[in-house]
Amino acid sequence: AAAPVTPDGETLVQLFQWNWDSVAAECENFLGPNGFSGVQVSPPQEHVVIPFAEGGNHPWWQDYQPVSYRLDNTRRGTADEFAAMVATCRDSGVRIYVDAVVNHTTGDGSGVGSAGTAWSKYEHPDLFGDSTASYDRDDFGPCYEEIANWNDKEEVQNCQLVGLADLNTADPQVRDHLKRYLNGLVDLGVGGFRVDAAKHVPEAHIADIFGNLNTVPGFGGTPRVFHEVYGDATVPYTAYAPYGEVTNFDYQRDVAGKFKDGNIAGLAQLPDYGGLTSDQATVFIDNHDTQRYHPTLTYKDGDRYHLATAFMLAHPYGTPVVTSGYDFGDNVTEGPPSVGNVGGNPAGWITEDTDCSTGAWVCSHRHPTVAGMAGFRASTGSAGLTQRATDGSGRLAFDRGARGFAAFNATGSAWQLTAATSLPDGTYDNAAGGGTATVSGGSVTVQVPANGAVALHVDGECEDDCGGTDPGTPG
Ligand code: QV4
Repeated sequence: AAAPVTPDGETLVQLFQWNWDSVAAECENFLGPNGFSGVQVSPPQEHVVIPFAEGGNHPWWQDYQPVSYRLDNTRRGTADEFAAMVATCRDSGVRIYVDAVVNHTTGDGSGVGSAGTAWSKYEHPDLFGDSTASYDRDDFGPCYEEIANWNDKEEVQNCQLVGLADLNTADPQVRDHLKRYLNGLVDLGVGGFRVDAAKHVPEAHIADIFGNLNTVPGFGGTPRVFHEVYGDATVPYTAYAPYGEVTNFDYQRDVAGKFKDGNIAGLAQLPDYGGLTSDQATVFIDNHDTQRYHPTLTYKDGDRYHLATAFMLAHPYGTPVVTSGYDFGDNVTEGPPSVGNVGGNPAGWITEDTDCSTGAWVCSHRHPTVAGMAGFRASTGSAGLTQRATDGSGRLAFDRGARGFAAFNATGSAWQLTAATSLPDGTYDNAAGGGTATVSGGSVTVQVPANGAVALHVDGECEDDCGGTDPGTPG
């Protein structure tokens, strides 16, 4: 039985490039019932359509170049399908987090966007499809050059990220257009935002845009927000912490790197990675950028990657985001699997429905090592971490108060472990794989598989269905 999800027990999943109908089905069939509380979806606004890149279909990154704020026609579906997805997910207890592109619009050139709106780099004639708002050259800048010196905060925030036309968010009217777009999403029931390229928007403008949004119907309160910031000496993560959570790439590099190296025994500590407290941080093992541009540990690494993801969900630092995308092979620009250009749709190729069984889609959140761990996080909530055991540098086990026990084995051989635990006596399902384990007299004996995990929690006590597997031998 899944516990109700509290803020401390949240797990998000980035369903990168999934179409709206597929996200809706996943909320209903898998995410809600398994204790996942949110989905980060790809940008839903009208986007440029870039011709086929070398060897692939329309690149995924065309979605990060907004042409207008119409939702009518992305390659992921129609506005009606988007609204239906938000409602279906809400009914399953799952918030939709929209990837909000507010720093910029398009790159060089001109063309026609996915919903049929003509654009050029500094001209977006109809932002909402009703002739009430537009951007022209004056709405951009004040800098019209590409960011060159990343050690100059003025430049990072006012010039162009990879040549993308930089909106002049100092202008209140530009901020009003952005708020209108975001409030339109909130009014549909969107529960939060991942703010794309937030570090490239001055903090005061972020504060105004995201601090003045409508109340979310269904969930109540204003939307939850997390800002995409690669913190460094020029723009630290903490600069954005007053305005929402902040993506913690220091955590990402440290935890992913240590799992890759099999050097995890020290990870029970709760450092304020990058200066962010647990409440301020959004954490992940990879995301759609790092898996392509700076791959430390990704789906391509198999068991170790799933082990690291399970650890992230067991360890009480930050709000975790599980990454679930598609197999792009060696082509970092490759777009998502698609059904081709249906009916001459201006969006270009239309994304196929996700099928987790074919291998084209990676579906990491459904991997046996990961699938039950959102339930573990929901059940363990705010319970603290107590270290219970290590064995060499590659093995670590800990309690989450009296609510959970988890053991991680980043070595190539099974770990025979007997450890103290505060988990009440009983027999529990292993949330990080198969099998069961029994706690008796304050102690648990388990065999933790090579590059695998055992995770037991109070809501996973098995009652009538303990048979079939010998206690103490998950597998
Ligand atoms: C090209 C040239 C430029 C030239 C420009 C204009 O390279 O030198 O100025 O043309 O002539 C694409 C291309 C890029 C191209 C640009 C403009 O890759 O070569 O510039 O478009 O046409 C995604 C992709 C980018 C892509 C962008 C827009 O990753 O490759 O750019 O979408 O389509 C920093 C930031 C951080 C950012 C990260 C990648 O601080 O905010 O880099 N991460 C987010 C998203 C990311 C997204 C963006 C920001 C932009 O997670 O996916 O970029 O919205 O760390």
